[in-house]
Amino acid sequence: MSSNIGPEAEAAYQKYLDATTIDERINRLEEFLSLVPKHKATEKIVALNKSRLAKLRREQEAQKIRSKSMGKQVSPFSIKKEGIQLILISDYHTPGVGKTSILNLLTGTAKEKIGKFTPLPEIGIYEYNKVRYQIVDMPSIMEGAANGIGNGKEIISQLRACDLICFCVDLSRNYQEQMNLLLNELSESHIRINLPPPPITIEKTGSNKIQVFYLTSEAKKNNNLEELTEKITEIVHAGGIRNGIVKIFGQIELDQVVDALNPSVAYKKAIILGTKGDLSLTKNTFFELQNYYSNQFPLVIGTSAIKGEIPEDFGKIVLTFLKKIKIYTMHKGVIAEKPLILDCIQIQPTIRDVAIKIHRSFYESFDYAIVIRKGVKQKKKKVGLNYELKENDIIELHTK
Ligand SMILES: Nc1nc2c(ncn2[C@@H]2O[C@H](COP(=O)(O)OP(=O)(O)O)[C@@H](O)[C@H]2O)c(=O)[nH]1
Ligand SMILES: [Mg+2]
Repeated sequence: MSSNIGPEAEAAYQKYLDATTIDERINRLEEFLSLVPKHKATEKIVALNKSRLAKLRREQEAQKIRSKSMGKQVSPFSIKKEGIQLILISDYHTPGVGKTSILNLLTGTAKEKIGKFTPLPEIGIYEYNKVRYQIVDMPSIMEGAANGIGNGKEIISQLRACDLICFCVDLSRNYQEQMNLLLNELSESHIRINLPPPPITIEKTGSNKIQVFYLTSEAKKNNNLEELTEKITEIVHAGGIRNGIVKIFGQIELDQVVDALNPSVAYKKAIILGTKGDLSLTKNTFFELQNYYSNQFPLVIGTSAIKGEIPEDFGKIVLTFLKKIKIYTMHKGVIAEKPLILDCIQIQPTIRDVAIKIHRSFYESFDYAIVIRKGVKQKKKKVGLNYELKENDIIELHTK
């Protein structure tokens, strides 16, 4: 591949070559084509790959027809993630809580569906500071959803993969009733809200016993480690594991051991969106709601779709809440238009994370990076893999 197409396009091409399924190859090739600069020197590469893409699409079509005839269909509730995925949920009520109105307010889509019963998810893209957020407006959750009422299982299973669950609560109704229903159904479906994943890993091994290791001083802070080990071993055994290594990284509760053995348990971040904030008395309700759930929900946002009210920097608020930062890559002095999103959950992300995120080959043949940090004075620095990054850093990777 010619080297004047830029590192991101090159990396995308590499990912295309590495892709194993038709769908993935199509996505990668589309990504590549969107990244490659269009001019005379790249004309042939672009045409060649457009043709490859067309061929892949034909193959995909053929595959779809085949799988349909075999009765295998993708669930209409299954949504392919694009960017940062936010899912709007609410209880079932007439008139509706205002999910579709919020979707429309943020993304401009689905206007005609407001005030109507929407049995299937509606999707739109909201962009803030060039970061893309996929907003999914889910059908309402009914009582008994965890047991399958109203497509509850399909709806809730989508929540497991999203980045943020938005509990939509109608501020003109009883907020506790709405929250209780949602919290119950999610809890029954083993979705844990705004809790950190337990500090434990359990691996099956070939050895003939269960071994428990306490790997941090925090983990060892217990009056009777021997007794704790016995209890953990028993729970793990009861969970069907006879041979395994249990690693503990912090203070652990026995319930968390049970959770760690259950693959359907998911730890999700969530916020509350109060709706219809223009109606009378909703200001008071908003403050009560915020206060009542302040332990479990540190972020509660009031909105009014009718008045067009939602924080102007909603995207930034979400990114901060999810502890993610955005940085920009640069190639030959040209800064990429789209930022790259990095997790900043326990430790500050480094150049290594950027290299791996773009493509492993950048990490493997890494030489050095240039970081430009805007501040009081613009600073330009030559750095290595361990250099810690901050929001809006500009990074140029150099390989050997
Ligand atoms: N007063 C007021 N009514 C709203 C607001 N948002 C939605 N509604 C109304 O509430 C009803 C349900 O809205 P919709 O977005 O379809 O709710 P959904 O069923 O949760 O998707 C419609 O009649 C909307 O016009 C709002 O911010 N203020
Ligand atoms: Mg709706």
